Amino acid sequence: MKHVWDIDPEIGEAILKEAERQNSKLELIASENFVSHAVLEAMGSVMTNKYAEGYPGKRYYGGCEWVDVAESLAIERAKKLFNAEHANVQPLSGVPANLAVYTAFLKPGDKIFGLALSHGGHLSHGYKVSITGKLYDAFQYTVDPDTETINYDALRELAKEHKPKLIMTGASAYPRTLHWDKFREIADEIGAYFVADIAHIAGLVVAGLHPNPVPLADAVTTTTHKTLKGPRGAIILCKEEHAKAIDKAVFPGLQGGPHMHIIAAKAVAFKEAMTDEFKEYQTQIVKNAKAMEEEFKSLGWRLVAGGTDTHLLLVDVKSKGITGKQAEEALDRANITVNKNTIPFDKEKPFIASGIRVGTPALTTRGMKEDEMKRIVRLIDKVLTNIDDEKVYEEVRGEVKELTDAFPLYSELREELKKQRRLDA
Ligand code: DSN
Repeated sequence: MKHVWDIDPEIGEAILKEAERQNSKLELIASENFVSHAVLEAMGSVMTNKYAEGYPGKRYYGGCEWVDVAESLAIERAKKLFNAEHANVQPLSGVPANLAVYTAFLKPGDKIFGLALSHGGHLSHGYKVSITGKLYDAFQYTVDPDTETINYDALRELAKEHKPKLIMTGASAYPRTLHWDKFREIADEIGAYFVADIAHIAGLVVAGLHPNPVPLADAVTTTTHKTLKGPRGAIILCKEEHAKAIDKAVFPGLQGGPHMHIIAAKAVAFKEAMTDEFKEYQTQIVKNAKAMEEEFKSLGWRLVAGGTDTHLLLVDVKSKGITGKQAEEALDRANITVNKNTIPFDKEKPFIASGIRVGTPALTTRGMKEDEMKRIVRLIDKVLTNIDDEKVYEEVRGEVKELTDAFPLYSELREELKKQRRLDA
């Protein structure tokens, strides 16, 4: 059997180096995670070869009996995990999933509400440069300037004034609990659809650590690769009454052949998510974020919305005189990976930003707990308060190595890749 190395050593080398990078750095990007070998295997399987336009039992191609098994399992497991009446597991990723929901419920030009990107929302919630902001008449609501959380009374007033046909909820940089019942009430008052994008918090929802919008919302979207720890992709959950419209919007509306290898990997990840171990893992994600919150506060850092209820924190680094971009770059030099992020009412542009977003899912997957989180916050503080001190970077890189060596990632896989490289040489 020929490996990537035998055919394409440049890509072989890039894959090995990426595995080594993931192992040797502290990954704090809130939307990233490390999948299991089982999920990797399913993604790298022969299911990639199959065209299967349509849905299980109703395909436009022959030979679909085994991909039907994979997709049916993914659907049944997704429904069970989220207590959903219907699941579509074909969306390629978060933006296509959201676009499919809009396509199912709206006509171009219809008004939608979405949380502004700079207040924690997402491009696909109607941001002006996204197709979702061009196809629809998008109004972007913001968080409250004092609490930096959603003010549901203010949102109700805005909704009554603007009368959107659909209220998009959910976020990519919102550290607090979202109150789905209040969104539902507001949507009902104006006769709008209520849609929740739970991409970031899906794992917490499965574990009962964040309220589940599925019983209340008309449709719920989520990517599968964040807290859910599955392959890169997305799903849509909805009530039976919307099943036909959602399925039609995904295929043939927006997509052709589904990515069956990814759907198989989604099924595997959903099976993993049904275990007690997954619940414990999600519980630890939240405990770890809380430990980081405590340590950041004790070191005098301002946290957006005063802290976190979830897997992520937004640190206002501008309050200590540096930009998000400077902080991201400095931490990168110390082998700590975060992303710069705008904070509510940010005066900086998104590419500069006043904050950094810090999340615990990936490091929790490595087995790190509260003590390690507190130590990492002290390292972040050390770098960001000594941004011009070369000696500090060296010291912190040494401490990062101690941590990453103590919690190795993909050891066997890295060994296997190195063995294949030697065979190739
Ligand atoms: N890009 C993702 C994130 O980092 O949150 C959202 O799609």
